[in-house]
Amino acid sequence: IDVDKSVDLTNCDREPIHLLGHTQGFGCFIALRFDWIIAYSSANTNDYFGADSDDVIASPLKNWIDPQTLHDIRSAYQASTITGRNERLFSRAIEATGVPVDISIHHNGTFIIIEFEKITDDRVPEDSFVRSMLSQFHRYSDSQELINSTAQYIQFLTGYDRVMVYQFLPDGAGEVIAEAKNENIDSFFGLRYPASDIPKQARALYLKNLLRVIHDVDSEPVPILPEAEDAEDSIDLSFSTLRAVSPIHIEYLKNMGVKASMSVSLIINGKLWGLIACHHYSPLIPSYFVRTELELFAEVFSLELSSRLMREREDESNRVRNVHNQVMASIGSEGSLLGLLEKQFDTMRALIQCDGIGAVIDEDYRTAGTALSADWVHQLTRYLNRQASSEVITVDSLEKVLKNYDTSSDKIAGVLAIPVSKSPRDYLLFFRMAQTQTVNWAGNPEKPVSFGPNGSRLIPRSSFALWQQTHDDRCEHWSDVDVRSGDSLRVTLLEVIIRHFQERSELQS
Ligand code: BLA
Repeated sequence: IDVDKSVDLTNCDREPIHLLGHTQGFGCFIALRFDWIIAYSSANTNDYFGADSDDVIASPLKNWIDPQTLHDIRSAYQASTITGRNERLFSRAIEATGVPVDISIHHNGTFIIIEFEKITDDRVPEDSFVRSMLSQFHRYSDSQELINSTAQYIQFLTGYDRVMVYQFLPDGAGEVIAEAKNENIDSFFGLRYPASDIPKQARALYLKNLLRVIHDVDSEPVPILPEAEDAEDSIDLSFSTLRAVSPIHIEYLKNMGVKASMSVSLIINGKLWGLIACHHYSPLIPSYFVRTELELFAEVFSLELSSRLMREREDESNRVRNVHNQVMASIGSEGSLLGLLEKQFDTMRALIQCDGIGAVIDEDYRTAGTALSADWVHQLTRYLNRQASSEVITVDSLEKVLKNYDTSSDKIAGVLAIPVSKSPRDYLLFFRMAQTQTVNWAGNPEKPVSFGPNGSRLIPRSSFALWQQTHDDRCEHWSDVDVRSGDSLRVTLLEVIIRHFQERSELQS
């Protein structure tokens, strides 16, 4: 694969996606100064106000809006300065034209932002569905079932062709952990995507603004007038519901064949845990009311998910304790320590996700599963001994620590090592193969890399090629949970060893 090495994926992180100076065409945008005089408007005001931007700009809002709605807008604005969020008014009308609209109001730090979305004729009065979704929660036995059912329910409700729950991993990559979709499209379930597919500033934004929709990737963005000379001077659209989308991301969706998308943030403990990500293969936009409901639902869903995940983590530590007990119970004085560990290989492998396990005691080495060869283990122990640590040691890429090591021929990419004695150092070793061997990465490595209209930037789908080049010598990152499990196993094993030697010396005396 021919990848231009000069292309730097961190470019993406620098695109100011909140300063694009454009909105999507499914609504009308105005920005007001504190005196409630309109300072900016999207170029499509005629469809809403029956007047062009030239006439709307510099006029007071009260010229266009009836007193009651104006009053409600002012109250909503006051509320939004307290909540820091968009306040919403549903099923209103613009007096000047009679156009029926839903209205979103917030303050962006400089301006009062008011956004109008037309209500289409075929809109039926929508009932709140959050309550009925919440009432089902108790039926789900574990977090995975909760996630699956939620994807299904949201697909049923919104009609998107595909609804996914996308979970972020510690290194910023993400995986589709649940999917509800129409039968006639391929599944993305279980696929993993590189961190660069959703750049940093987008994630930061999604932490503040919980839902975004892309109505139609083929529709022209509407300029906000008067246009700023520099992007930096553009109006801050961070909380705008109509914000135009990064052209890079539009290209990404086009490459996927997707016409419309929506994503809702799932936030746990203040961190972006994942997204509910939806695709449609023709233009689609749920009403502002439905989106408002979905936002609320996602917040409650995140709380429920968080408490279930916490409970499941507790179950996990019980499991660790069981392994501890099992290992302890098995110790006898018979046989060598190595033989004793070997008997527990399967039990211990269940603790930490790995492709193989090994133990090296007094330079004797035994393994199960896919493991490092004895020659390399010899070199590895020399490296580990130099770490002067009595704690768990992790290596994500052996190529970085072993001279002349080649992951592609030696298979194993990384190791989690548990020192089980002081000197000479003995170790229990958990092995992982390269991510490129084990992970179901999305993107087609056979597809030639080409450059899209956005200059020398990578077209999004081919970021996979770059990822593969940088990840074929690296295993899945050893997480904090892995290290903690390893550490409690280390404590267990130290006890085992002490007991083992005690019983032996008792036998001998
Ligand atoms: C945004 N990228 C996004 C979003 C998603 C993804 C969900 C949020 C916006 C939305 O709702 O559509 C990525 N979408 C995915 C993934 C899946 C999916 C992984 O359905 C998996 C099934 N993207 C790139 C590269 C760049 C990039 C290389 O691949 C940068 C050069 C940019 N992605 C990018 C940008 C945004 C984005 C800038 C923000 C779009 C915006 O909110 O304006």
